[in-house]
Amino acid sequence: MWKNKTLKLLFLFLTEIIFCDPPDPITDLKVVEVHFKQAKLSWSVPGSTNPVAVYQIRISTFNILSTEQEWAQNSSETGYPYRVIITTSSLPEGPTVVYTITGLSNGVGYYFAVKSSTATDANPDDNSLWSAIQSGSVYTERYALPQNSQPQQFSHIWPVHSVVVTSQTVIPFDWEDAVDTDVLYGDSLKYEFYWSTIPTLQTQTPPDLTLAQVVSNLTTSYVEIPTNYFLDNTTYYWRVKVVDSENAYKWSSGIFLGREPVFIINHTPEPPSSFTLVSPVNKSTTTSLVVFDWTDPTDPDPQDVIKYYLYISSQ
Ligand SMILES: [Ca+2]
Ligand SMILES: [Ca+2]
Ligand SMILES: [Ca+2]
Ligand SMILES: [Ca+2]
Repeated sequence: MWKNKTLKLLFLFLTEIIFCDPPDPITDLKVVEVHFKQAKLSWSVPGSTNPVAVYQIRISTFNILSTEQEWAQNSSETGYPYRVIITTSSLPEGPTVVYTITGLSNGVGYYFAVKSSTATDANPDDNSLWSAIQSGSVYTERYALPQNSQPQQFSHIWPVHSVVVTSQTVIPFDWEDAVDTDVLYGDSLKYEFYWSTIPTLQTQTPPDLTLAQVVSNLTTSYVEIPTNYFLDNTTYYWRVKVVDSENAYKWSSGIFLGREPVFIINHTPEPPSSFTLVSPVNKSTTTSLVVFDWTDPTDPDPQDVIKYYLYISSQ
């Protein structure tokens, strides 16, 4: 009886030891990709008596995490969960674990450390349940500096190159989609559309916007403006500014050959001015060549072409 009880206690004790036996330290944590507000980490599944059930990542913005003390006193910054708990059931199986930390700030450096435990509900601060930290002062592989990149330049599609716009309802302005490599990782772009009769809007970067009109917060690379916003027989210039979610921006190319953002409005067709006949004069007599001549009229419509019809009659 006494023997049985002792054996049972010993068994329970051993079970407890095996159960609590934390996995080996993870020694190959590294940052494999850094993007807009995020970093992808990878490490190998450590050896352990029982299967690893949970990982704990800690993050610091000011200190390398390579000792147990540093692990315990990680970043004191608030506003971001500097402890991330991941259960292995939420990860794909394999010898390597890959996990992306999102919600980071661009322009801030982050140090990472990871531990594992065999107990899913392990208290994050109970060191006896967690593997030891990866020691050593070489931390460059466990460091990430997410950054925002500027949108790239783009050009105009229509109306460009001094085309005459005759629409009487709306003018459809179209330009290329701006490229920003961060968009894949959560960045977003908005456009500001400007127009003016001042040529420097086209030729200068950044342009002088003093007399320009603007439509902001466009999420498409296209906008329609009613024709009655524009004066007839007038040359206009337009430019577009693309702004990302971190306020980095780029102006559209104002001097891209063949796509200069210049157009001329002719929403109201007008006749040529009156003109007078010069030759032959009334009741004149000629014996040789008859020369017909008249004054040159003007036409207010930009780039309009004047044709003449000459009528002759004996009646
Ligand atoms: Ca960006
Ligand atoms: Ca477009
Ligand atoms: Ca006109
Ligand atoms: Ca005309």
